[in-house]
Amino acid sequence: MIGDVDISDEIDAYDAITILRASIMLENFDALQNILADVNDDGVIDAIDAFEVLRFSVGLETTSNAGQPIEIDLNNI
Ligand SMILES: [Ca+2]
Ligand SMILES: [Ca+2]
Repeated sequence: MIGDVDISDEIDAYDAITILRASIMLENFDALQNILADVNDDGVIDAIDAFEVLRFSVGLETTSNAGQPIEIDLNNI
């Protein structure tokens, strides 16, 4: 699902931290993770995405796509 960058089937603070690390180049995401991390779908992975994932992980309202299922055509990655 969107926001679950470590593909653990749940969105938690670890996903948010991982996205934050990626936003400052401390993590190298693959093509799938790049899609999963950009929860507000603005084409950039940054602290806003990490914040939205963190909000979702604690059950707060989010305007992002965090938690939404993703359907990916594996031939397109
Ligand atoms: Ca996860
Ligand atoms: Ca974004």
